[in-house]
This record gives sequence, structure tokens and C-alpha cells, in this order.
Amino acid sequence: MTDRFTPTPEDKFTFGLWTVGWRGNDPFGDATRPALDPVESVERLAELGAYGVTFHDDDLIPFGSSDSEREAIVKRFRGALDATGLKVPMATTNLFTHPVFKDGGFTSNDRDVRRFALRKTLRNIDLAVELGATTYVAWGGREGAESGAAKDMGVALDRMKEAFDLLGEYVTRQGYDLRFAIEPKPNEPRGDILLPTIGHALAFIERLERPELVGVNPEVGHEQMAGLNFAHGVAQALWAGKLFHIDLNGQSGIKYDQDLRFGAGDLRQAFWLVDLLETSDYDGPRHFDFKPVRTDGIDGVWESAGNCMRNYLVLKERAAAFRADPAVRQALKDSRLDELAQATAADGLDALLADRSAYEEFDVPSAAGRSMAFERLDQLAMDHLLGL
Ligand code: 3MF
Ligand code: MG
Ligand code: MG
Repeated sequence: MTDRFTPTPEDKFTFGLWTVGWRGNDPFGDATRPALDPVESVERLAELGAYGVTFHDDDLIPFGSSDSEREAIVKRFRGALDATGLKVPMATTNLFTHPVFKDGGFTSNDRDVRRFALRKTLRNIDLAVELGATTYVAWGGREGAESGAAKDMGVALDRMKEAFDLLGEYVTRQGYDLRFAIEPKPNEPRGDILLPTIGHALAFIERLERPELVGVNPEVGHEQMAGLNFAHGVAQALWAGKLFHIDLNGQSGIKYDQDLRFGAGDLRQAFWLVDLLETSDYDGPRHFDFKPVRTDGIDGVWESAGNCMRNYLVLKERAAAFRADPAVRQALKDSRLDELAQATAADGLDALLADRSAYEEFDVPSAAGRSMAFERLDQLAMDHLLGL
């Protein structure tokens, strides 16, 4: 079906090889689908209208491959990219699957594992840059603990900082046009993970040697697993100039990482997220990090990949209609959003202190009695979201 919600590469939709390639294995069950050839993923995603693909080193080149195997795989992958025009805007490192990373990569208590993790990352950074990536994501899935004394958190943060400082030094020395994006997640697979939310990551970045090289890659479901409002978190990342990349998917409340297709789960949060992204200056990829449901065959994989993009475009249309509606513009005024945009004391501290109308003569009961009129505004959003 081709309609106005059919994506094109201009929409900048990208997918991780590990998303469509997920075989349905979970902690309680084996794989339900056969392995997907990365070249087939590239071809199918291009047919569906995607802009690019992303990968962990091990998604493309199985852990432990020889140099010649690696070379052959990369050559074949590059051939598929050239043939389809698909881009690789981002790449990342798998520092979580192999048992060697059971206590983490950059913050494992084992120093030699930390050195291995850094070398594994640096090696894949070279490949990422070769393939044209400008963003390098770091999700520290195993950087954490299940018990109190097992990890000294302050010291682990020192090691995390050391890792990002070294990575920053490397890309600077190599002259690479590459920035890092930290992906926060509160838990799973570790009981508790370091840098659990967007806010923790933003604060951490400011302590680095080269903070300008590091931003965040927030994921819808990860913040919602912590009960947080995703659009608010993304808004703060944008405010800090740190939204370097984004992982889109769906989640229903505080539970395991569901990785539903985008738009499933909390639809209202998805609406506000698209509204935010589309009215912001973020022009990076709209990257889907989801898992096609394990109950479906390969048909469901491509169906859900298409639906991630479709749902984004539907919400984009709905959000634009909301912003363009004269009734909404009036409701925004009635709710005094224009007043929020005015500085509170542009006249300065002295003028504020001298202003009797601000305090001594301020009519508190009348201000307390003013309705904010948010209910009407929110129902207008609901009506637009529901397509009324
Ligand atoms: C886990 C994730 C990860 C990261 C990936 C990219 C396997 O919940 O979201 O996906 O997105 O490692 O860095
Ligand atoms: Mg996830
Ligand atoms: Mg992710």
C-alpha cells in the first residue's frame, strides 16, 4: 500500500541490524526465527523506504572472526550499501553479549577486560568512520551491579570517564568527524545500570575532558521503564544541545524493556515526542530500536519495520495539524504559553525588588483564581491524535 504515510529516505528513518535481525530469543525461550543476512536486511529496509542502517560490531562481523573473514564481510556489506544507497549514520559496540563482559566493559572490575573493551570499541570506530558514520552510540548494558558491595559506583564513574576521555582523545587525534552518544537505561540486563536516565548522563558528560564530543541517545522505552516522561527528557537533552541521536520504540509502563514498534505502547507520549522532534532543530536520524514480536515469522519483521515508520509519519501529520489549528493557537494563548516564553525579570533584580505590584500590592487571590485552561488544550490534542 502506498499512501502519504509511505516513507522515503528524506524522512531519515534508520534501523539497527539487531532490530529486524532479532530472532526472538528471550530469557525463557529460544529463537523463533532463522538468522537474517545483514545484506538482506539492507535490501529489504531500502525497499521499505528507510534512509540507513546501524550496527554493533558483532551484528555484522561475528565475535572472533579472523581478519580475512572480517574483510570479506565488510566488502559484501559495503556492496549492498552502494547498491541500495542506504547510509550508515551510526554504529556502536557490543560490550554485553559475550561472557567476558558479564561485569561490564568500560567499568568491569577486571582491568584487562576494560582494556579489551576499549580496544574492541576503537577498532569498530575505525570501521564506523570508514562507512561514513558521524555518531557512535555507547549503551553500557552490563555496566552496573546486582548487589551493593560488588561495585564502587564513584570509582566505576571514574573508569567510565576515563573510557570516554580516551575515546575522545582517539577521534580527535585521528581527525574523525565523529561524536559519541551515551544511551541511558535504568536496568536490564543488570539489576541496576550506571547512567540510568537522560539526566544522569547529561550530568556525567559535563565532567568529561571533551564534553563537546559527547551527547545522548535516549530511548523511549528506557526512560519509561523508570516511569519518566520521555518527551520531557528529550526536551532537556535538546535544551542542553545534547540530543545527538535517538532510539524510537514503544513501551507500556514500568516493566521489562518491551521494545515494541514505534507508536505501540504509550501513544500519547509518542504524539508529544513527534511534536517535539518535528518542531525542534534536531535533524539527525529517526532511529528505530525495536523488536519485531516473537510470535511472528519474517513477514511480521518487515510488517513491523514498515509500521514503525508509518506510525511516525501519521503522528507527524497529527502533530502538525494540532499546531496549525486556530482553536489550538487560541487555547495555547488562553493557557498563557506565550507568557511562559517571556523572561520573568528582564528588567533586572533591582527593578524586581522595587516593583510593589510584584509583591506588596500583588493580588494573590485573583491570581490564584485564574484558570490555566489546560483541560481544553489537552482535549484538542486528543482530538487531533484521534484524527477527529
Ligand atoms: C538495549 C538497547 C541497545 C542499544 C544498542 C545501541 C541492543 O536496551 O537499547 O540495543 O540501543 O546497544 O547502542
Ligand atoms: Mg532497549
Ligand atoms: Mg537502544
